[in-house]
Amino acid sequence: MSELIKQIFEAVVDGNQKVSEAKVKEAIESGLDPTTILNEGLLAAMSEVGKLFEEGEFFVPEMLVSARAMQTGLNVLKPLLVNNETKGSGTVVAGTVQGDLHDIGKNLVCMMLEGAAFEVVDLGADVPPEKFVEAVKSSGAQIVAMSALLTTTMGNMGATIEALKKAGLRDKVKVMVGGAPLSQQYADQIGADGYAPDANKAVGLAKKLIAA
Ligand code: B1M
Repeated sequence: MSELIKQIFEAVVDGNQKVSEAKVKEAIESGLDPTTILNEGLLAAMSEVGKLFEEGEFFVPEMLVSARAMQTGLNVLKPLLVNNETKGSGTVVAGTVQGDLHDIGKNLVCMMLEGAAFEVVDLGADVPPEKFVEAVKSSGAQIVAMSALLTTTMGNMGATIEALKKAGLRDKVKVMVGGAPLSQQYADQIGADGYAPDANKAVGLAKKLIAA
């Protein structure tokens, strides 16, 4: 691992926004591959934070400051990660499901979708089923993209699919899901149209769902 990637990793684990921002800029200027900066620096650091939380070394406040440092670094990286194709791929209503405040993965997915010319209506985190339904109605979206990071909230994806059915919208939209506790099997179980394990694959899946 290069010294700069190591410094980015440490800045995120330490929750140091200023260093995270400065080191990501430095890494870009030094010609490091943006995907390497993302995967080996920012994302690897968040995995380490999760591990430290599990081991009882980190608590919620530490996780929160690390998440902010990660998001700061991600914002610097954004222009290099997205292709900036012109709009026209379709409209996606995206959000993290009700009860769940984890939004970094969802933000990454939205960022990549925008870069692939999708119009994204980002509803944020802790989104109740009714809000997804309203957004589909008002935007005419072709895709609903839901993220969940907690085993206790992933059930709200199924609840949102049920709400779409009740509103008579299920046949009009494709539903895609993702997030660390998810799997293809779970997606099938709740009647989603697709599952993607990461943000890059989410773009491929969205294109496939639109084409279908
Ligand atoms: Co929390 N948290 N957290 N947390 N947190 C996890 C998820 C946890 C695994 C940590 C652990 O125990 N190791 C654990 C969940 C355990 C479980 O459910 N089995 C956990 C817990 C327990 C909690 C609290 C309950 C803690 C507490 O209060 N006691 C609490 C819950 C709050 C709530 O939501 N109601 C909580 C709170 C928080 C913070 C708010 C402090 C903060 C979130 C800040 C924020 O997001 N703005 C936080 C963080 C940062 C984490 C970890 C450390 C990192 C998550 C992250 O951002 N990862 C996490 C541990 C871990 O993941 N190892 C943990 C980076 C992100 C890019 O990955 O979101 O997985 P991810 O996205 C990936 C893929 O999953 C995929 O693409 C991305 C990569 O390209 N993807 C999609 C995601 N969504 C997709 C949608 C798609 C397709 C792909 O299509 C639609």
